[in-house]
Amino acid sequence: MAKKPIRVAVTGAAGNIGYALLFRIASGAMLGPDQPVILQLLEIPVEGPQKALKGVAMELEDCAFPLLQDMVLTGDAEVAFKDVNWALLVGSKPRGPGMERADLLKDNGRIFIAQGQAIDKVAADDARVAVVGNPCNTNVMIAAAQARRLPADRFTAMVRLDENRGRAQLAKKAGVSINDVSDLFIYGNHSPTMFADFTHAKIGGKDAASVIGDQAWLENEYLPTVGKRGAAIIEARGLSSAASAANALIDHVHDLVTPGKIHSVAVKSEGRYGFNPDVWAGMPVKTTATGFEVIESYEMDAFAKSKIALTNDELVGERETIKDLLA
Ligand code: NAX
Repeated sequence: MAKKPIRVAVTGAAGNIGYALLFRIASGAMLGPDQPVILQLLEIPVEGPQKALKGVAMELEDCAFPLLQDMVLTGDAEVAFKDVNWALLVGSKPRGPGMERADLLKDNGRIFIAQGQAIDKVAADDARVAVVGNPCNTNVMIAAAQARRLPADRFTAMVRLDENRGRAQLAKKAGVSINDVSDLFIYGNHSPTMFADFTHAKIGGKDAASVIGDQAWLENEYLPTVGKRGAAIIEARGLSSAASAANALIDHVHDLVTPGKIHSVAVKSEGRYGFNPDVWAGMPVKTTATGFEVIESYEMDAFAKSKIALTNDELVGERETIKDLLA
């Protein structure tokens, strides 16, 4: 018997990431090759984005995806999130010229208050939320603060692009296949302060730091390269990463619905790894049959602790900036 369709909401669906994401969800890459989906697509309720959204939907139709059962196109959050099982919050306001980071945090924060409220009101009881729109760790905290019905562990933010970048850079340096790099997890914020924990990573099953054999490179080149990769892509392409971000979101959700997968996810820290208990920080999780459990067993050395403290300070600072939005 055919499976019941899963309803997936995507915000900012006519944007760059949306364009690289929707076709892969509809093809089955995210939820499985036999899992029908219904896409519920939200864009801001003005003519340009709504028209662009129609165009994207026309292309989705033209792909004749067997798994795509229906589409909803809307400018109304309560329509977009109605009965959804997954809400992928991609859309947010980009930082404009001369705009202060604090203003960006607050402007985007307001979007995530409204969307958090709508999700809590109308989404399915099993709804899960993945935030990509930046600053994603803080936006997810704001959305989750609106939840009265859904528990905090249903709200995650994406650091998977950083994990994928971190694995790729280690593989390149070591001259090995990406498949040889494992146990590389991202701690903290999706920002240049993130800590790509090379101290526990493995290359071909061996300690990555000893395979690389160049501690100075790991500390002074590798970490900034991974942390600032987004800016390097903008510099090279003139546009921010979209295809790799969409791919990472496919990985994020796919691995959260695949028991046994171990991967980096930004979750409510609850004080793990020395993070402030109330911030959402990247850390390794293991997917279970019903959700995930955080892997808490990695022992951090003094260097790793100092990196975690830095990214925690930034997350606490972001929280402080938007604290009025958490009420
Ligand atoms: P685009 O500007 O191409 O698209 C964003 C879309 O969101 C636009 O179509 C806009 O109309 C829509 N939008 C804005 N406010 C909305 C609202 N309130 N409701 C519904 N739709 C709304 O940006 P894109 O390149 O797609 O990036 C989207 C977000 O992802 C940005 O915030 C970006 O910073 C963030 N990123 C996050 C990454 C991560 O790893 N967490 C990596 C990639 C990316 O930088």
